[in-house]
Amino acid sequence: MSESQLDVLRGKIDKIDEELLILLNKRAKIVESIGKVKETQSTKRYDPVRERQLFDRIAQNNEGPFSTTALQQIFKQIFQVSLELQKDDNRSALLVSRKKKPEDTIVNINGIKVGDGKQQFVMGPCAVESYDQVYQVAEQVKKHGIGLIRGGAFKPRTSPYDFQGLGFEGLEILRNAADAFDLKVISEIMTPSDVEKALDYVDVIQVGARNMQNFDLLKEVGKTNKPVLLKRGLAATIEEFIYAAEYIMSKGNDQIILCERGIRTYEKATRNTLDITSVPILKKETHLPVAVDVVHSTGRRDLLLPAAKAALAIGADLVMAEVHPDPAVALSDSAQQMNFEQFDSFMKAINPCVNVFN
Ligand SMILES: [Mn+2]
Repeated sequence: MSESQLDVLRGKIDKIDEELLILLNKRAKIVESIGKVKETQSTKRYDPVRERQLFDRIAQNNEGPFSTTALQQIFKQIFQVSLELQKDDNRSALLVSRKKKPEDTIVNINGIKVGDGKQQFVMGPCAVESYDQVYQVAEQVKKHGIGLIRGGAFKPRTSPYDFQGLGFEGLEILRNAADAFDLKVISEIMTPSDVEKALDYVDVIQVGARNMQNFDLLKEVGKTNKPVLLKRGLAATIEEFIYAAEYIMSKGNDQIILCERGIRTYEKATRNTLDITSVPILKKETHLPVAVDVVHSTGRRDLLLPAAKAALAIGADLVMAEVHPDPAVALSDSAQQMNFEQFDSFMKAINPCVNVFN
């Protein structure tokens, strides 16, 4: 075969490829229209009956040289990307999505900005136990130039016989201790009907991992204008996490911080597995700031510092850890809270890592 003959044949292939390209996109446009019709009828997008009919037609009409199986595989691929096209469409419509709003959302916690490019910390005891305890921690938090304090007043514990928190009395303690040092308060609320009352005490409502899909709670906090720290469920996919945030934003509240706190895997060396790459994924898919909780993800005091370094390096906007005057006697999470000395060395080691990679 001469060079020119080869060129002619290649030219023909190129022509067919161009036609295929046009046809595939033409098909995709129709698929999109079908998706819109189905959306109004709320029918399922995936239609195995139509797929089977096409496969049968391929089998009947195929004259080769491709085998029927090979052609069916090609069409299977076309179906697959078409389905994803519809899904993508759906995701780009989400209010939390980066496609909907390209610029970063900055969460303003009464003057403290999360997501504006400066990496921050939130520290505090696992649970509010007494005024004296929180006051001591607040003093240390302030000393390190941190503006946010955390503390659990409503504790969703695995066992009903474990310490359940001091409730509203705990919130009041936290508020008063925080005010003594001009700190902003983050605390978890578990019950939708408690949200309104909690607004008087907290600057950020935390929705805990176990409540990530408590849809009534999500809607309730969505109706407020308080910033929300939404923790990822312990067995939630990133997609489910994003949809949970959408529940909040769909009610009008866009002040949401997403918080990666580890997911359940087969690994037992840590309490959960810190899904560190969820941070850049969430920042890419959504316009919301992302926090990393290094306490509950690792469950190990010796891993707090390396996990916090990783979180800052990968682009987290906020790092959460726990501090207690005497962790050994803490009513919860005694294995991973830092005492003041450990907190000092933690901050000394982590401060040089702030905003190094961005
Ligand atoms: Mn804790």
